This record gives sequence, structure tokens and C-alpha cells, in this order.
Amino acid sequence: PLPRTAPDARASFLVISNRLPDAPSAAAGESERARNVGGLVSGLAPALAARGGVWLGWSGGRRPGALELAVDASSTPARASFDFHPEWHTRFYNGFANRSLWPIFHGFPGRARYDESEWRAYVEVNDVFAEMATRLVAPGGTVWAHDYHLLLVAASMRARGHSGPLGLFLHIPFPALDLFETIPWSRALLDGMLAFDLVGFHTRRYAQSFVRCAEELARATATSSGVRVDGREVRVGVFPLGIDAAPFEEIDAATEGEIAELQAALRGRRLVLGVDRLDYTKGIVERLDAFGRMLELHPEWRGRVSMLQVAVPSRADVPEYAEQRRAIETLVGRINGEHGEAHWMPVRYVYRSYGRGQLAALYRAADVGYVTPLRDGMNLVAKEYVAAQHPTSPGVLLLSRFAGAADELEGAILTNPHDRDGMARDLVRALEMPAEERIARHAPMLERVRRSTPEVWADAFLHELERR
Ligand code: ADQ
Repeated sequence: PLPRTAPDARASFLVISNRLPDAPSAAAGESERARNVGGLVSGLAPALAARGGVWLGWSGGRRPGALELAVDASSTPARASFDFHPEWHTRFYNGFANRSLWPIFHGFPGRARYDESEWRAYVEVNDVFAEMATRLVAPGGTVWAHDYHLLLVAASMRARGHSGPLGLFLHIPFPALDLFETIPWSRALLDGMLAFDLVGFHTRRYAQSFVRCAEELARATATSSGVRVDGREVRVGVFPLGIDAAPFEEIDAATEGEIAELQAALRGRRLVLGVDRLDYTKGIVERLDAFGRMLELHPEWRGRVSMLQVAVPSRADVPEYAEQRRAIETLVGRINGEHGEAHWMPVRYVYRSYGRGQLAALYRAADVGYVTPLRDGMNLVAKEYVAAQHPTSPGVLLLSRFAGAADELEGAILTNPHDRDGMARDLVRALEMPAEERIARHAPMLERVRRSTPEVWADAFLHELERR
């Protein structure tokens, strides 16, 4: 642990996220969280290195008893972590964060449930993060917190005397006022967010919802840069996160081999691909259902197209996720049973994670990137699919209107995942799109994806956060 008495040893820059980017997985099926922040690491690494910053997060371990801060200064970036009390894993992480905030922020009031003891755990864990953070960072240092797990850390850090800039980036959507105010502790959450100096979102719409909630619930006044509340300025900004395109563009020999094998297995059939964490927000059930509907409406496509759905295990100890998994498995069985032939399976489904090279191979081999979340903060899979296409024979991105990425990827076919027949029609349109149109749609998207790297994103956020 860092000595509390040596302020000089404290960092001038601190990143906080619930999980450390490469923390060992806490429970079977949780390693995907680690992967997800992969983009974040590459975005933040340069800033962390340049400033000698530290990344603070939960270690992934669970242990009752005393809280200890473990600092590993030898890793790059330097890391600091602590173990959760076992109750926090249930109440804070699986509880308030994933069964209250996650569903309501994604617009699923029917799935959100509220429990006082979970809320108390959320407040407590945010307080613990704030205490650890205050020990690690100089009082005037810059702090950047990530995501819905940490909405209350700024208020708690201020109370502990932190005076430097505090920023929050929310990786998921921010809901409309009518939904937000159904949370029993909406006002406390909002006040917590308003204690930051800068709050960043992926899209304008989320930023606008936040400003609207602040106006309505906290009597804030909208300004050109955010809101004014209790005599303070809180800046609100839009910072769409991107990906490092290069690893998806450069197909190496091993990946070439994977593509060849896949193509041999397809035997000339077209491939429609879905890749997601197994989560009800991703619309996997609706997507499969629309694929089945397409085969009914357009029997000419039977035997000529296959769908592959790759689902990464996620939050498997939360009941809604286990139930979602069963729903997907049942539906895959039904579609294959109803439409399949001895020589042709309409849907292949795999429940596992893939390495980046393998993902790149799948993306490149797919004629249609079928990315149809019901609601998604951004959705990086859509961008990875674009990056992995061959510029002279690209596939088609069929993208949900309700993914943040829809604001940027204008060459995609935008679809409504709640409209089964509409989505089935859009699938056929994607499958039948002539090469010329595919190229014309893909080229500007690729340009955009290449330019909008995680590093550009991190620089923009930090520049705004530290602007006086
Ligand atoms: P996620 O909901 O996890 O992230 P997403 O943006 O799609 O969603 O990122 C998923 C990442 O996991 C991608 O990099 C993808 O390659 C990887 N992945 C998915 N399936 C995989 C598989 N089978 N094997 C291996 N890797 C797989 C949250 C928000 C998003 C937001 C991101 C970043 O919900 O909306 O885009 O944070 O801010």
C-alpha cells in the first residue's frame, strides 16, 4: 500500500473503473469484462504513461475483512486494486449495478428491480473507491472515472478534500427523464453525477437526456457547455469511443487459414454473423427470430445462407442472464428444427469467447454483420466488423438504430430490432446488395473508424476535463 503520509508519491493522474483491465476473472464467465476494456487500455495507456498515472479497480478477488490497497507500480500502466467483500459482489455488482442501473439505463423498466440493501452497498462501495482513490492521487490531480458502477465517487472524493478535476465517462446510454425518475434514488444518483466537473457520453442523445434530468430534478440551467447547478458549472460532452482498426484490418497468415476453413465449411453459402456478450440488451433472441422469419418470407434463401451467432458468457450468475441463455438455446433449436435439412443447418450457435484474430477472420468471412442490440451505449462490434472488411469486397453492416454507433456509421443499413418483419426484409436487402453499393457504403465508414481511435477519444476527454 502507498504510504498515506507521502503526498509527493501520489499520482497526478488516476483512472478508476470497477474492474482492472486485466484482472483475473472473479467467476467463471467473467473474463469478457476484462476484454471489453481492451480498447480502453490502448486509449488510456499513452496518457497514463505520459503522466505516470495509476489505474485503480477491483482486483476480481472476494475476501471478507480488512480492506487493503495493493499497488503494482512495475506494471504499465501502474495498477492499484483491492478485494471486494463477498457481499459487495452480490449486492453492489450483481445487484444494484447490474440488476437496477443496467436495465433502467438501457430502457428496460420491467427488468429493473430495486432493493434498499443493494443501494446501500452501492453507496458504500463508491465510498470505498473514493477512499482508495484519495490515497492514490495528489489532491490537485486529475481523476477519470468510468461507467455506471461509479456514479457517486466524485461527491465522496470532494468530501475527502480532493480539489483537482474529476471526470466521468458513461459507457452505456443515459435514459429519458420518465425512466430515470423511476429509480427510487434518482436524485442522489443525479447529484452524484453532477459532482463531477465533466460528464461524457457516447452520443448527443444521452447527453441531452442527462441535461434534461438535471434541469427537471436538480433545478439546473442548461448552458452552452453543460449545466449550471448551485453556482457551479458542470460540463457535459459527447465523446464517441472508437477502436484500433489495424489489428482487424491486417489479416495475418493464421487468420487467412481460419477464413479458408470457414469458407470450406460454408460450401458457397452466405454467412450472416452476430457477435455479442450474452445480454438481453443485445437483442439476440429478436435477431434469431427475424432470421427465422426471413427464411419463411423468402424461401429462395433456404439452403443458401447460414447464420452464426457467437455469444460470450457474461454475468452468468445473474438469473436474467441464465434465463436469456436458455431462451436463445431454445430458439436456435426451434429454427433449426423447423427450417433445417439434413445437409443444412440455418443457425450455428457458439457460447464462448474468441481471440481477436479469430474474430477478425469471422468478421471478414461474413457477408452480413448482423448487429442489432435493442439498446447499446456504442457497440464496438459494429466498428470491428467495418474494420475487418476487405475494401474491394466488403460485407454489409446491418445495424440497430438503437446502438450509439448508428450515429456514426451512416453507411450501415439501419434496422429496428423490435420490428421482426422489417428486420427480415432488411436482411434480404443486405444479402442482395450489389458490390458497387457495398463499396460505396463501406469506404466512408472505414475512414471514420480508422480516424476515431481510442487514443483520440481519451485525448479529447482529458483535454476538456483539464481545460480551465
Ligand atoms: P459491451 O456491452 O461489452 O460494452 P461492445 O461495445 O459491443 O459491448 O464491446 C464488446 C467487446 O467484446 C468487443 O470488443 C468485442 O470484440 C468483444 N467480444 C464480443 N463478443 C466476443 C466473443 N465471442 N469473443 C471475444 N470477444 C468478444 C460496453 C457498452 C457498449 C460500449 C462499450 C465501450 O455496453 O455499448 O460500446 O462498453 O464503451
